[in-house]
Amino acid sequence: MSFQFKSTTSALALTLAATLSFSAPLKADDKKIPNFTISGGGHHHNGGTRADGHAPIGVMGDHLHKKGEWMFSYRFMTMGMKGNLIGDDNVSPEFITNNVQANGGPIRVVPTEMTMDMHMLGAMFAPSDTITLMAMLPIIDKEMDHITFAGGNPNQRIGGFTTRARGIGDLKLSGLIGLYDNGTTKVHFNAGVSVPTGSITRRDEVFAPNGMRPTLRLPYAMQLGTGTWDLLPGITVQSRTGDFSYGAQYMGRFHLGDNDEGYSWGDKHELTAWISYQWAPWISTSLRIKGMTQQEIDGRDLNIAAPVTTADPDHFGGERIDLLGGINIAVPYGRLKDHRFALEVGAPIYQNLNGPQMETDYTVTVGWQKAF
Ligand SMILES: [Cu+2]
Repeated sequence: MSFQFKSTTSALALTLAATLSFSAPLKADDKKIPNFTISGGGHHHNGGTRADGHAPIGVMGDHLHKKGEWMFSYRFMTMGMKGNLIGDDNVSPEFITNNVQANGGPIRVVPTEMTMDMHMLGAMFAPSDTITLMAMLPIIDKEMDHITFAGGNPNQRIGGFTTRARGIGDLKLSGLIGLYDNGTTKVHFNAGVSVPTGSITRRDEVFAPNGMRPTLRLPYAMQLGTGTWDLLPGITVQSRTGDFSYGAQYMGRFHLGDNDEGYSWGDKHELTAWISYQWAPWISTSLRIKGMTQQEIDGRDLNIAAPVTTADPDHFGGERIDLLGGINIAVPYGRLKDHRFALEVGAPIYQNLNGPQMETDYTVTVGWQKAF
């Protein structure tokens, strides 16, 4: 298996195309001619310096590296949620307090908005051409806004409050194992494990239906980790034709046993497919579709017992389909040569949730990557 271009002709063609594209913006007296070493040198990615050599930035574990190569990455991901769904129907806070229960009791607190910011630090290292090791650590910041209703009256709003949880999430360790590569089409297996480094016992002050402000353990959605060791198996397929490249990835998340607080998150399946077009070797744009399905939470944390929708393990999971648009840039020359920058923005086109549950509004991922 080799990640070099087998065909000298195609390497030459690509080099020529790259040189032509990048010569234009250079001044006549600029002696720095972009130096594209498509194969060899060991400093280049699988896929050369093509921007579309990497999948859209929201896809993890999409590429292997050549033997001895390192890569470091940083992603900032933000996700906004607003309003509540039961199935695919929008429901108001009053509908929820009048018609829905949490853990068999009344609901008097309804979340209305949530943002989750995540700083994702990543490192990759390839001990061989067919195995790339990857570690990713998220630093998470979650905020949730709520409306509180009077204990005795499901129609009387008495105020609102915001809870927040910040800290590291679950460390993800993966091995990417190359299964097939003919220079154009590549297939690899993703073998990952999620280590329960994120807290599941975060607390914050709430505004209760009796007007008090106790500090309670936050509901499941506000915790930073799953509390369980999770298996993350997946498979990634990629190919290209001319200026188009495309790929697909399946990723699963299987929770092993219950965590220390007596529950486990529902198993999750994600399937995504994308197509990228390279306008020039240094820039590509992408369109991606992503579908996911997740079970509800199994078991229950008895310390999470407030009269809020998010305290009920049955109000988790469901199905969602997102449409995402992205841009990848591989800087062709200058001080930032071979640094990669990317952006991907998405929004759901379909949600069917085990509700009432907050509805996803948008997702944004920006990232930086550099191989050595
Ligand atoms: Cu990498």
